[in-house]
Amino acid sequence: MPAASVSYQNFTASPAIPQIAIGTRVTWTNRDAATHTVTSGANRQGDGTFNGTVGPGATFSFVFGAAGTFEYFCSIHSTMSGFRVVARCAPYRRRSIGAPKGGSLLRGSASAPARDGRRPSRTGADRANDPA
Ligand SMILES: [Cu+2]
Repeated sequence: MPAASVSYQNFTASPAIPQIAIGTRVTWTNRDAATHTVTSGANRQGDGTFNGTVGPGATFSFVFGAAGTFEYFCSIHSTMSGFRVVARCAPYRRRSIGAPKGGSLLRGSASAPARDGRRPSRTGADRANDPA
């Protein structure tokens, strides 16, 4: 199972907006001397998706099984709000964005012929040169 980590330190979350793949287990570790909570919801209103209390040095984990942007906050400290976890589909899709332009996968998909045989951009001269 893929995993990601978030630290509560100096009364903030780091990284503030983790980008994760669906199915990732995120573990929060409290590195402050104060107790915090990891409470899902926008505008400091808990929505019940997850809610953990982490004392100093403690951890809380949650597995994100669906895509979405999940805002969370600490219900004890009013300044600790608006943190996010963004869950997206599988990580290989993100890596493919950075592939070289001449990559075989990109070239293959760009030059694939239309399956229905219609080629609207071709002229009569093109068709006359067809070997068949
Ligand atoms: Cu807190």
